[in-house]
Amino acid sequence: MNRTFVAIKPDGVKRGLIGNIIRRIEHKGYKIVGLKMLQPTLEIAEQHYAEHKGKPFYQSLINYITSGPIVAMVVEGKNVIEGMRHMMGSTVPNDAQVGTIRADFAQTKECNTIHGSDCCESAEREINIYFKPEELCEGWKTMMEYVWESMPEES
Ligand code: D4T
Repeated sequence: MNRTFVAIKPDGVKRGLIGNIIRRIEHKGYKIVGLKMLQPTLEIAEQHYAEHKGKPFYQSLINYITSGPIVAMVVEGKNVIEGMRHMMGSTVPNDAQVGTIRADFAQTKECNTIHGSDCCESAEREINIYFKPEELCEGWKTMMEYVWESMPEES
């Protein structure tokens, strides 16, 4: 199983989309092993978006992500990094496939409702920004994992 970092961004929290987004993640069969609501500090926001420092949208991105609470999650599942990115849709909501979270809920790339790590290295880095190891509840099995166990390995 892989894991990824997912965050419901301030616009998603303010618009009451927490339950809808978590429902989609759970219905996909992914396992949420870390979950918290927090108000990102400037320090956390700068760490999270360090790769974008210096870009024209950086300051508005920092202002936005610190503008209200977010819901931070660690999500586990088979190829979950790619799977979550697929469920989220493209960065620009009007380019996102209909049915994805960004296509369904967002209008602008600045306030695009959800974040998900883009690779394994980003996932580990971002998980460590938002969670201490002891805050993750690992080692329990979802119904979906029992189903996976009973199926032959994919090639
Ligand atoms: P995140 O990182 O939030 O999941 O988004 P993406 O992985 O889909 O997109 P990204 O890293 O390229 O951008 C990070 C964040 O910055 C906002 N953004 C991006 C923006 O406000 N203006 C821009 O021109 C771009 C490219 C949106 C997401």
